[in-house]
Amino acid sequence: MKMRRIIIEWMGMLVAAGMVSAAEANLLANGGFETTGRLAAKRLEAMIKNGMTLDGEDPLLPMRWWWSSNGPVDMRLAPDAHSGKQALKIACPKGVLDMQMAVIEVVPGATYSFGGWAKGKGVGKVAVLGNAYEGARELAKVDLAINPEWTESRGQVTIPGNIRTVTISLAVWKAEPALADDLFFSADLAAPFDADAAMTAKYAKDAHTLLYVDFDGQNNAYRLQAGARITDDKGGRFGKGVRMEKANASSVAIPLSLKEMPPEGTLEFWLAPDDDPEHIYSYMDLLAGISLS
Ligand SMILES: [Ca+2]
Repeated sequence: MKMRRIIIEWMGMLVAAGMVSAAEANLLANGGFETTGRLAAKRLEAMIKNGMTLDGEDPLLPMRWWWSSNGPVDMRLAPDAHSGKQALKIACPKGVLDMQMAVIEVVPGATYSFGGWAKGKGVGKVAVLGNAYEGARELAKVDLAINPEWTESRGQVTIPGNIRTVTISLAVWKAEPALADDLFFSADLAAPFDADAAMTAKYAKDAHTLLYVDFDGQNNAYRLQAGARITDDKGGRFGKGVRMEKANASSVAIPLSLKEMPPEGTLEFWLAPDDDPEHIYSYMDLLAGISLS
């Protein structure tokens, strides 16, 4: 029987960001393509079958982005960067690559800037898609200026009242090749905000954190069930994690006692499936009950 193994690490995080005028902060995580990961073999195979070529058999690819291709497309990370150490390099004289970053929370009525930097030869656009109940809808777009030197393209969008999340799309075609870097979807925030920090730095508990388990030591904070086990020091995103077996329906129970529930909050954790995703699973639930003791 095929085993599904997953490693999760809990990460609680609450970000409070005031919308008063201050510094422009990029809300797009990994817009600079600096954080990378690897894909499961089955997804790689599907991409190659669909006409994509990549940087070797097990390429490093940008985390958090989702993409689709139409026709022959070569996509890889290249050291010719606008900032940081690498940019996205796209070669597709006869194909189209559409990169998407989904589910960015927005405030209805607020105005955001968006765009990115490009270089090389090709045609492209950056679009903001509103995730409406009836489906995705393009709210704004800007043509990507792709020139021999790094050039910024920038637009603005005001969020309609029925939109709570947006998807940012970067589409490139006729690229021979084109480089893209530092994609952004920005707001003016009162306090500095680093969207990349959630990926690159371990979460630290703060005054808003109700529960935080990193599996690095607090043995009494959770119960391992049905074959779940703690990994070694490198098994989690940062330090240890917990490994669960699909065949056993393993789980981890983390009790939380509160005098009253807060009006809102988030559940966050790192997940690293190390085999091929076959279905949609529920990975984390918040279950409410009444304690009798
Ligand atoms: Ca970069």
